[in-house]
Amino acid sequence: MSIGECRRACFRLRQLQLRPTLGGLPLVKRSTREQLPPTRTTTTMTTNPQHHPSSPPPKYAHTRRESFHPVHELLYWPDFPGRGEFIRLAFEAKGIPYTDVTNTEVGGYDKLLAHIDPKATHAPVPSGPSDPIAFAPPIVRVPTENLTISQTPAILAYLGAHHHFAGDGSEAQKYHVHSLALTALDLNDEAHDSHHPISVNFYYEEQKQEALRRSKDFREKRIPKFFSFFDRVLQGNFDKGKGKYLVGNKLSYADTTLWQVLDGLKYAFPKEMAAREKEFELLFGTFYNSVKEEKGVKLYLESERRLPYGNGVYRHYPELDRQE
Ligand SMILES: N[C@@H](CCC(=O)N[C@@H](CS)C(=O)NCC(=O)O)C(=O)O
Repeated sequence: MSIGECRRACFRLRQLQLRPTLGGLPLVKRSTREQLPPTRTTTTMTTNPQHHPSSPPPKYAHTRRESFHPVHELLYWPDFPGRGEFIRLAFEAKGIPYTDVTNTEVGGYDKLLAHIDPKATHAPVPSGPSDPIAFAPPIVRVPTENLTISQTPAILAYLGAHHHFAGDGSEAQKYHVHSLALTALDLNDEAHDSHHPISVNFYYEEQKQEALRRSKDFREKRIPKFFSFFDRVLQGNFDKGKGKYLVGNKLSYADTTLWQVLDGLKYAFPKEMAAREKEFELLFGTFYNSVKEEKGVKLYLESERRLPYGNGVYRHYPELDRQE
């Protein structure tokens, strides 16, 4: 059995152990998944030639950069990209060492649950002082800095500031990058609400009528409004960004965040997006394709670390897509 086949078999096995989801939140039988071998190794450096899918999860990256950067731990629901993907893309684009805890560590899922336990006031960790609790994942821990951050934009702002991923370092670009990332995340939330317009606590089938109405409005009114905005931002920054970057002349977390939303929408609404791509030439012809080709991003997208879309924010329900 090849590594790829083995991984796919493991993935299917793990999928079988996931109960149905509510609003994209997997409810996992912990006792069974804890017995499973990790299907993916700890990701530390995407460019590390030593990295091999069958090697045990290393605690730290064996690269030169490891001596300069602490290892970051990502805590997110396993097996689908979800909001964790905004963080993974930032890590991968910048070559920041990280561990995707629930996807690679035995006991990783318990670690996530400890941080979002609805009765807890603190999250116990095996060594050192306990962590603050979080309302929901994604969560990033930087153990060597005694730091725990939740909320996607807060995590991105931290990574942006510490890894030169928020423009040229000026206040103006830092806040511009953050505003654009927040706008992309607004679009992400609306994409989620197109299939769960009433509540994350109901199954899609229980709110399908409302979803049909909501997604029609989302496709016809909201998508073009957001796309027009981002296309104009790219035009406004064309002198420096050449259509490849939203802010200045280099990649920022606003770019990777928007890219992930566009990619998710292409999966969820293929017909709608095929039509919209022709309307927003700069956004799709230039920006989408060039972010995909950025070195760290490209390596990541080609790797097995990139999880397939499933029951997360981006779901493909043909009835919610454009019909003609
Ligand atoms: N605004 C938060 C939203 C976090 C969030 O909604 N996380 C989802 C998974 S993507 C979740 O587990 N939510 C649980 C809940 O809302 O009860 C962020 O951007 O991080």
